[in-house]
Amino acid sequence: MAQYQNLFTTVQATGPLHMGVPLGHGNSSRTGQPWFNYWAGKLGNAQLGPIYLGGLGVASLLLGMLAFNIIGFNMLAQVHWDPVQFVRQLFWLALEPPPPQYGLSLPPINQGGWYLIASFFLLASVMLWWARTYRRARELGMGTHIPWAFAAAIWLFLVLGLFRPILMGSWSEAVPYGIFPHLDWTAAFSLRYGNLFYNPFHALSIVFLYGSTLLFAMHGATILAVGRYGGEREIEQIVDRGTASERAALFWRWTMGFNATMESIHRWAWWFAVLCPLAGGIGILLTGTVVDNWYLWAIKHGVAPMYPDVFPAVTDPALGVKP
Ligand code: 07D
Repeated sequence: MAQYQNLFTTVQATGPLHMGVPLGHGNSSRTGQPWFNYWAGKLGNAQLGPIYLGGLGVASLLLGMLAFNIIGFNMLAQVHWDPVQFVRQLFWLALEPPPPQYGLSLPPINQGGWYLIASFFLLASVMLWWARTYRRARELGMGTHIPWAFAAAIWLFLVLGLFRPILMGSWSEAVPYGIFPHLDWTAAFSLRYGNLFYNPFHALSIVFLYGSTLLFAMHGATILAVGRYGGEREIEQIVDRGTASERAALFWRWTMGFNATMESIHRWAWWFAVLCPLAGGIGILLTGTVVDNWYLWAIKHGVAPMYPDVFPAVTDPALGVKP
């Protein structure tokens, strides 16, 4: 019995099907008849549904589907409405932002017009989904930590697609919709601005990205490792001696002299996750607006070494200035 848990066996605690707590005035009813699914129980809770849709959820889904369809139909038009070519070329197809000559004005529909319309619907959809997370958290009497963490991701999304293009004076600066095209945009962006690795906020963002995975692994492993003592039932454990909690804490105190608490580990997790897109957004906002070439910036600030004198002086190739 003590050995019932390892990495691959999950505890499927199933009670009677339930609708969740009652909701007060101004809430919609929940949708769908709940049911149990064994495979869902392998990943999380075995009960599926009901789902709370509500006005915000429905509006968000509709607008998101509209954006998705505009993007998809533009791609389909580009392969002359041939479904086979659509599938074959899907990874390479794109809905591109308007070309630079249109600046921040409204371009013709087939030269970025559809891009702006799709972006507007996508933005509205994401914002409505955010409001939905806020409302649902409040209605359940929770804190609003989840919506604010989501807002950190939306910050980066807004910087990439709205704030930076406005500061640069052109919608052409926005990211294309498409699988490889958005990756190509990312690589081109890094090259155009002198290698994003020298952008300290990109570096900081990576610190929190990798840091998050490390913390997640440490926390996940610690809780699984004390699962045999009921470690996942956190609150029952915190105050007593000899519990899973205490063993988990002692493991880290003895291996590295310091341990998080059952509460603080989740603060660490929240901040590491949130600081990844927060720092990233600052880095992107500065690129092309304040700093034109991160490599030259790094040389100027003593981060990267200057080339020895045997080479011609290094200038920003994007400026077209001959040394
Ligand atoms: C993207 C924003 C939130 C998203 C939201 C979702 C929908 C769906 C779909 C309708 C994730 C809204 C959308 C609901 C819509 C439809 C169909 C969050 C996002 C709200 N980098 N790099 C980062 C590394 C390099 C570059 C971050 C590593 C090269 C650029 C992160 C390496 C070059 C940008 C990171 C590496 C380059 C980044 C992202 C290694 C060229 C960014 C953090 C080992 C390839 C972004 C400051 C994140 C950023 C970013 C990691 C290399 C370019 C830390 C590990 C040198 C242009 N890079 N990178 O949370 O913030 O993203 O930069 O080589 O813009 Mg980088």
